[in-house]
Amino acid sequence: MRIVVLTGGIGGARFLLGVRAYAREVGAEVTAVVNVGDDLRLHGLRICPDLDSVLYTLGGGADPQRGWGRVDESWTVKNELAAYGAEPSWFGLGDRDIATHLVRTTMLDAGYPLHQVTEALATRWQPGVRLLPATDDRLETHAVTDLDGGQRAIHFQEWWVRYRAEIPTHRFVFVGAESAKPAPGVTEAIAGADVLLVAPSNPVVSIAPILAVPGLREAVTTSPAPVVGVSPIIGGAPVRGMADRCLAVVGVECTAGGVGGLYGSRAAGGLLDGWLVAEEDAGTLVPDVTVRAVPLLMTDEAATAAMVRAAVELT
Ligand code: GDP
Ligand code: FO1
Ligand code: CA
Repeated sequence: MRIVVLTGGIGGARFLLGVRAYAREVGAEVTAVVNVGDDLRLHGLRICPDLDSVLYTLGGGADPQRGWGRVDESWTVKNELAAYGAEPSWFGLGDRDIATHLVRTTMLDAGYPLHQVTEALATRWQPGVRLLPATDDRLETHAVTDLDGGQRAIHFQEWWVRYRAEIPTHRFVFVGAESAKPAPGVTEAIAGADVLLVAPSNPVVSIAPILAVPGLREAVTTSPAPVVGVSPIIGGAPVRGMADRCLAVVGVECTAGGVGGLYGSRAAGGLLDGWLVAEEDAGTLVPDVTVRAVPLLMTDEAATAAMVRAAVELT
């Protein structure tokens, strides 16, 4: 069996731990198509937060509390940059993490595309699943906000890390999306999948930028395989992160039904055949989508693998 997962960073990475465990049980192959909309260049370095969250989590090197960055991290470079007054000071790069960005940026500057760079980084981390960036091309999520008395588009990281998503926001734009192409292997993996899973990732700033790559949404909606999503919203709130504020920006209710409706049924031109919601949200209805309620807290690998089994068996 071939499983393809559309995924963001922290929530998606934890889900992939369960996908990998389930895949080992049943002898399946896993490909993860990862969001690059959070990516940015800072201090000359290319940073890919969602790819790194997935690499570090699956490779056993992630910080379990923060969810992003490396465990046993130190911050000497960050403190030295601050001593120079180097901006931006609101985004912190850890020393161990910086090594990843140095290797990545050197390879990118030498002309290697992001999917090859990711494959090279994965030889160290051995994530046990194939990791593909949604695109090799520049695609950045920006938030259109009210700042300094006018509308200003700022990078997603500035919106989230600097302003904690607490400024008036009109919409998100995926800069570069219209001319981006799916990374090599992405549409092929989707077309060859036996099941497509949408991780319990942020629908607005993790899954939507993946689907904004021309051809990628079509690859999913026309795939012969069932498409099953897992709700990141439990009992009307995200488990962590900023999905509530992102959903408010796009005018969608922060509920399992709201997100299911945002994705929509494949029968009606949307994404989903199945939608897994938490037991708290039993009774959620999404027109033309098979909805099932199961425990959805990713407390450990076994609980997460059980979620994955339920998702695979839903359709
Ligand atoms: P990010 O890119 O680092 O923001 O991570 P993702 O977009 O992949 O995932 C973020 C989402 O994961 C948030 O909206 C959370 O609600 C969701 N999430 C985190 N932990 C859990 C969990 O245990 N169960 C479920 N169902 N969702 C979770
Ligand atoms: N999140 C923060 O809240 N503050 C930071 O300084 C910060 C730095 C950072 C560096 C590398 C990286 O891969 C992630 C980092 N994050 C930081 C997390 C990141 O902002 C977001 O949680 C994700 O982009 C959302 O997926
Ligand atoms: Ca993300």
